[in-house]
Amino acid sequence: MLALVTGATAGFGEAIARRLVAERWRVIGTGRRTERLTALHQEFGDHFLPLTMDMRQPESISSALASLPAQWREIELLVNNAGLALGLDPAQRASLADWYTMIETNCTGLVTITHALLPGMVDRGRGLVINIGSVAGTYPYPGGNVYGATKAFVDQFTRNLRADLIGTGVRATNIAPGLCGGTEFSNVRLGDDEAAAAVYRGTQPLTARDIADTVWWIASLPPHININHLEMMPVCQGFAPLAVARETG
Ligand code: NDP
Ligand code: 8X3
Repeated sequence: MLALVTGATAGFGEAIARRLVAERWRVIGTGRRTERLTALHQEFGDHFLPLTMDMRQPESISSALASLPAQWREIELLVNNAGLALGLDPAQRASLADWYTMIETNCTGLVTITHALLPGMVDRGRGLVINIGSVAGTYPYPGGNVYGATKAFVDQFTRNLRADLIGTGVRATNIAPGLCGGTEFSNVRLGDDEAAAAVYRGTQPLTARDIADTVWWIASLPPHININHLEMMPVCQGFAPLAVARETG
């Protein structure tokens, strides 16, 4: 069995690659940090193929895929995991450059690699696309603006894939996790390791291993079952009340 996991240099992607290799799958791991992919190759051996690509550069994705050796081309599982949030500023003060980066990575990059790999899956009559969305794609929160919107895109794209792939044998799933610690997500989002650590203080968040176990569960289901949308949160996370602005005086 052969999988391609985007964003395998850290966090969820590395844990997913680790789990799949442990289950004797072959894994193509992608990311920009080649040295981390090389280290995984040294650790995992011949079951892991490092493939450097920048999800923001469509030509980087297409040239990396074109470089795949023949025996690494029939990808059965695509895990669209690479992604990021940048900032928590309200929309009226947020960085437009950060918004573009999130859209280019979480949406444009995701659809580019999916577009490249779907026809082969359909030709072979089987395959599975697991997209990593977020609870931010369902529940609005202050500062979630474009990040949450990109994850809503991922959710609806997954559902529309299901609509198009009916009868092909190819499956599609959106996993939407909530608070998950032990990855670089908050360090990247906040650009401040202290502030990132504070996000998880006093909580027991989900872990990358929890996400990897979920990916593995979905990937090992019988081929007649499709999980459309799977939302998961740590028990310590819940829902906030709707906000009301009140006049003073
Ligand atoms: P990390 O920051 O730990 O990992 C992100 C991965 O994405 C890295 O491997 C990084 O690789 C890759 N990546 C980012 N930008 C690019 C790019 N331009 N080109 C190629 N690869 C890129 O985050 P997580 O593991 O926590 O998050 C993984 C996914 O899960 C993301 O889509 C995130 O939105 C989502 N998510 C995370 C949650 C959390 O609380 N942690 C909760 C819900 C969803 P490199 O830098 O080497 O390019
Ligand atoms: C990450 C989860 O709640 O920080 O997607 O947006 S959250």
